Amino acid sequence: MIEQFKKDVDTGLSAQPKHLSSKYFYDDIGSQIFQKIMAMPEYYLTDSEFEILSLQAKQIAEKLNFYGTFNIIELGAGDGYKTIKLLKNFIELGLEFTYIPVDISKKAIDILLEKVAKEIPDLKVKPFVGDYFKLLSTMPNDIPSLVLFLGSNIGNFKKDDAQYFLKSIQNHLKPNDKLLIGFDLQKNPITIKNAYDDPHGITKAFNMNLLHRINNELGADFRLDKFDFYCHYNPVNGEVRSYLVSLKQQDVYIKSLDKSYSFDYNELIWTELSKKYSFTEIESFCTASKFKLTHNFLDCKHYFIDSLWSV
Ligand code: AVI
Repeated sequence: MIEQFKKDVDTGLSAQPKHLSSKYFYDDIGSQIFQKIMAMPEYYLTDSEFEILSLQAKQIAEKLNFYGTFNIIELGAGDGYKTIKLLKNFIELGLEFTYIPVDISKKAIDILLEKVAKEIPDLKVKPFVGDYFKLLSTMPNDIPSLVLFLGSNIGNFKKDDAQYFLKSIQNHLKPNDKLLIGFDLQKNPITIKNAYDDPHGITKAFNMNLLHRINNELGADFRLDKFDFYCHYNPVNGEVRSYLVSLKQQDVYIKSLDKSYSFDYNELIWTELSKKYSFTEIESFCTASKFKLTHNFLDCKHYFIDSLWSV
C-alpha cells in the first residue's frame, strides 16, 4: 500500500502538469473531514440521495424483482448514513437479505459495523475487507445480489476508468443481479460551485490534508501555508476540477523517495475530478458497460439519480 502511494506521488509530482489522486484523500483525518463535507448545507449530494433512499425504498424494492432472500453488497461502504436508511426501509417492507459492506479500510468497516449494530441490531451482516472484485467473484450463484455504488463515487473516476470499472462489475455479476449506482446530475452551475468551493474552508482542508499525509507518511517537507486551494466547475463538460496552488517558487523534499520536486509560482497540482452527468451520459455508460437501465430514481429537486441497472 505505502509502496503504491510512494510510486503514485512520485509519478504525479514528476508529471507536467502535476497531479495527485483523490483516492489518497481518505486517511483517518481525510475521512473525518469528508464527514464534515457531507454535513455542509452546500453539499446537496448527501441530502438528495438520502431523500431518494428514504422516500423511494418501496419502489426500488419493487423494481428489484427479487423473490426470497438476497444479498446487498455495498462497494466502498463509507459511514453508512444513507444506506442504513435504505436497509431499515427494506426491513420494514419485510424483505429478507444479508448486508455485505465492502471496503479496503478495516477501520471504515469497523466504524460502520458499530453503527449498524446499534441502529439495526437484527440485521444479518457479513463484512468484507478487501478488493471489490475479489468479493464479487466469490458470491454464490443461487442467491441474487443488489450491488450498491452510491454517493456519486463514480464521478471521481476519469471517463475511461469509470467505463472500465463498470464493465468489470458487469463481468462479475450473475444474470439476476442488479446495480444501484449514484450519479450527481448537471444543474445550476452556482449550486455545484458552492458545494465544492465552500465558504467554510472544509473542502480546502480536505485537499490540504493530502500534503499533510505526504509529510507524515513519506517524510516530506510541504509547508501547508505555502499552498492554497482552487476549484472550478465547467458547466460545458460537467467537470469540477480541484487543485492545490503553489504560492511561491519552492522545492519540496520527500525523504522516503530521496527526491526533491520543484514548484513554480502559481503552479497547480490537480487533485480531484468530480464529474456531473447528463441523462444521456448515464444512459451511454449503462449501454457501453452492457447493463440494461431498469429505472432512474430522482430526488424532488432533480439534483441526483440513483440508477438501477440489470445485467
Ligand atoms: C466522494 N466523492 C463523491 C466526493 C465528490 O463529491 O466528488 C468527494 C468530495 N470532494 C470534495 N467534496 C467532496
